[in-house]
Amino acid sequence: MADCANVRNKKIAVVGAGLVGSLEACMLANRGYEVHLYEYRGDIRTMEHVPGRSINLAMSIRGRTGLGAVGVEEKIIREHGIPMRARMIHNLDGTTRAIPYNKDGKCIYSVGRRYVNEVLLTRAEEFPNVKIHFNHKLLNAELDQGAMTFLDTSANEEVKAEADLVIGCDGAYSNVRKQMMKRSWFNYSQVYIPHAYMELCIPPTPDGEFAMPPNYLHIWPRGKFMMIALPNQDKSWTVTLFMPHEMFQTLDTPDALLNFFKTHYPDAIALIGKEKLVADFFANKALPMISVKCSPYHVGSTSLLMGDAAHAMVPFYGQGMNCGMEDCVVLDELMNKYDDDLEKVLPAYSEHRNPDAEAIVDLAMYNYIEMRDLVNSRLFLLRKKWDDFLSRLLPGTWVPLYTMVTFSRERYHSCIAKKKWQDNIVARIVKVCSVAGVMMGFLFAKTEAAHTLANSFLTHINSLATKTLAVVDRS
Ligand code: FAD
Ligand code: EGU
Repeated sequence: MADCANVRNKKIAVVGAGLVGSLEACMLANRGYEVHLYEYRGDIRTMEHVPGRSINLAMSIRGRTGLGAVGVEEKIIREHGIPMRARMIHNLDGTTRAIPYNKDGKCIYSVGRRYVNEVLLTRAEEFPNVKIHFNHKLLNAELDQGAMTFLDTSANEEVKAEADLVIGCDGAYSNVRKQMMKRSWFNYSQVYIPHAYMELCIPPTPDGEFAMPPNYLHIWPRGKFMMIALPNQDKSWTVTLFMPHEMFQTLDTPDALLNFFKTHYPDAIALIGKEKLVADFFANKALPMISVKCSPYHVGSTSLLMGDAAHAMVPFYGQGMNCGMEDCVVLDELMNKYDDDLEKVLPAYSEHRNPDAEAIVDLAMYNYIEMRDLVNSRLFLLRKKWDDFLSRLLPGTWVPLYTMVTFSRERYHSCIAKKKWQDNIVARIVKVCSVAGVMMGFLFAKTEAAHTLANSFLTHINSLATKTLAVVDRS
C-alpha cells in the first residue's frame, strides 16, 4: 500500500459501479486513497432482476489480470467461470464443427456479468477506505474543480460532492464524458452500426443438463445475421442474435419469426423451444450497438475516463470488458511509475492508453465487417484454418491476430502492427510464387504439350494470387 504524500488525504470519486468502476475502486483503495463509488442503480446484490445488457461475457487474460490485482481472479474463474476451449460452428444443415482456440490448452471463460459485478462490489466494501453510494445518478460536474451534483434517486433530492479526482466509469453513454465534451481540445467520435442485438435463452434440458456441449462458444455464422451462444452456470445458454435493426422490425408476427428461424437457424428452434422463442422474442427489444473514440482521457489532474466511457466498442471481439479491466491495470502501473503524482500520471495514461484503446475499437469494427460480409460458415472455417496453419508452421513468429488479442497482453496497437507485417509477408510470398510460376512456364514451353500445360498452370497461379491478394487487402 502506497503511503506517500501524494496519496495521503486524497479523495477520489469513481462514477459508475459497473465492471470497470467497481474494479477501479478496489485498485485505488489498495493504494490507500479515500474512494467514493457512485452508482445510478441500486445495489444489484439485493435485486431480483437486474436490468441492462448482455447476461454473460467472454473473459480472457486482460480481464483476468485486472481481477488478479485485487485478489478475485481465482474466485471468479473457479466459482463463476465456464471454460470455452473452442468455437462450435453450426452450419445451415445442422452439422457442427469445433475449432480450438489454442493448441497449448489456453481457453476463454464465460462469466455472468452479474456475478463478476457482485464479487467486485463485495471486494470493494471490504476496504475501510471505500464508500459505495447506490442510487446516485451523476447530473453535472465541474471537472476542473472536482465538483459533482448527483440525484439521490431514493430520496429524490440533489446531492453535492467534491473530490480531488473524478473518474468516469459510467459506460458507453457516459455523463462524465459529456462534461468533457464542453471543453476545448477534447476529441470525440461515435458510430452506430446498422445491426442491433437481442438476447434469447436456451433453457436446460428436462433432466437439468446443458442442451449443447458446454465448453464451447457456439456460433451460427450466416453473413448478414449471426447468432452466438455462451453457457450460463445454471446450465442455460444466452443466445445473442445479431442482425440489421430494420430486419428486426420485419419480424413482426410469430409466423414471420418462425419462418426466419426455419430458414436460417433450423437447429435453434428445438433448442430454444417454439413457444419460448416467440414469447421471448416479442417480450424483448433489439438493442443498438455504438462505437466510441475520444481523446484525451483526462482533464488536468482532476478527471479521467475509463472503460466504455472512454472507448465503447462493438462486441465482435469479446474485448470490451477485458480492455476496460486492463485500463485499471495500466493506470495502476503508471501510478507506481510516477509515485501517485496525478499531474504526471493522468497525461501519461491518456498518451499511453489512447493508441491501444483506439486499436481495439478498430479491430472490433473490422471484425464486425468481416463477419457481416462472410457469405457462409465455410469461409469462417477457411480463415481460421489458414491462420492456424501458418502458426503451426512458424510457432512463435506467426501468432494469429485473435491469439495476440485474446491470449496475450501484447499492446493492442502492436497486435495490429504485427498483423500488418504478417500480411506483407503473405503478399510477398504470393508474388514470388507467381514469378516462379512464370519462369517454370518458359522452361516447360519447349514442346507443344508442355506449352499448353504451362499455360493452364500459369492461369491457375494467377487467379490464385489475385484471390489471395484480395483477401489480404480486405483485412
Ligand atoms: P458498464 O458496464 O456499462 O457500467 C457503467 C455503470 O455506470 C453502470 O452500472 C451504470 O448504471 C452506471 N452509470 C451510468 N451513468 C451513470 C450516472 N450518470 N451516474 C452514476 N452511474 C452511472 N466484453 C467482453 O470483454 N467480453 C464479451 O464477451 C462481451 N460481450 C458483449 C456483448 C454485448 C451484446 C455487449 C453490448 C457488450 C459486450 N461486452 C463484452 C462489452 C462489455 O459489456 C463492456 O465493455 C463493459 O460492460 C464495460 O464496463 P464499464 O464498467 O465501462 O461500463
Ligand atoms: C460477440 C458477442 C467468433 C460475445 C469473433 C470469434 C462475441 C462474444 C471472434 C458476444 C466470433 C466473433 C473472439 C473471442 C469472442 C472467435 C474472437 C465475440 C465473444 C475473433 C455475448 N470473439 N466473442 N473472435 O474467434 O477473438 O471465436 O455476446 F463470432 S471471444 Cl464475432 Cl476469443
